[in-house]
Amino acid sequence: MTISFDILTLFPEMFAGPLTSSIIKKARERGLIEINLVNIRDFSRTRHRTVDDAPFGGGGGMVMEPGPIFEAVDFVRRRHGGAGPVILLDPQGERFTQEMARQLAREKHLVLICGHYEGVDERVREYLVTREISIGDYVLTGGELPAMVIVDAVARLVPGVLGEAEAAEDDSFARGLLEYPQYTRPRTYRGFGVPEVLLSGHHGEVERWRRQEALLRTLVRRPDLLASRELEAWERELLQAVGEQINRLLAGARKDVVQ
Ligand code: 9D3
Repeated sequence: MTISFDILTLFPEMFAGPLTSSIIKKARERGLIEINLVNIRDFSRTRHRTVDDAPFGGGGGMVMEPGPIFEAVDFVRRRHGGAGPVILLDPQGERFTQEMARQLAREKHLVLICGHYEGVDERVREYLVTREISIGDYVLTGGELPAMVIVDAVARLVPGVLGEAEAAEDDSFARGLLEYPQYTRPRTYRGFGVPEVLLSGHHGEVERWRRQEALLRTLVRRPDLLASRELEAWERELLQAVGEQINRLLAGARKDVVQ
């Protein structure tokens, strides 16, 4: 099943690189995803093709008019028979997550509206948009980069887009853990070696080591991920052992201070 993205923007030229390279390029060539860039300016009805105007009530800056955005959305939705989310990329939106990417990957048609620094007429949010999404708490110049982030995150979940190996691997992140460390040749580089266990040929031990490293790395770097995830028995035991070890170290340190 193929998924279609319609991206509405005033700057379609910004999308060339990311959407015509690598995995996304191949997915488009193979018809697994469809990406259509729509210039909002093409839906302006004014003599000078304007798309924004001064805010009612005064104040500085400009506001993107509702007309061109509503008409662009009508146009792309008619071609797809109506349904499907209309997403506004906006710093005030709900934070984008892997869970949301999985949800969006089940849709047939996604409309992504890129706002710009000036902001859009409130009626676009209220009567047209079904969902507002932000990609995080930092200020960008527009919704174009966030739209590319969403297309990328959603497209790679469409069956067939990733190679078999990549897909089967089932990211550690999707399982709620960070990745384990990886190494390749040479065995020694500038005097720096590789963990012995990886060279041992003991598949079972390698597997256990990787899971342990992923778990410890997550504990140190992203404890929030561990808190929101069910632990398997062996994971719980490993973390308990680490905790006990730390307690022993701290107890020893206290004794040293008292003496
Ligand atoms: C007048 C500008 N603003 C007051 C602080 C608000 C503002 C609106 C739009 C600031 C930046 C932008 C442009 N950013 C986006 O459109 C955007 C965005 C972002 O900046 N960060 C994270 N996610 C997103 S999604 C869309």
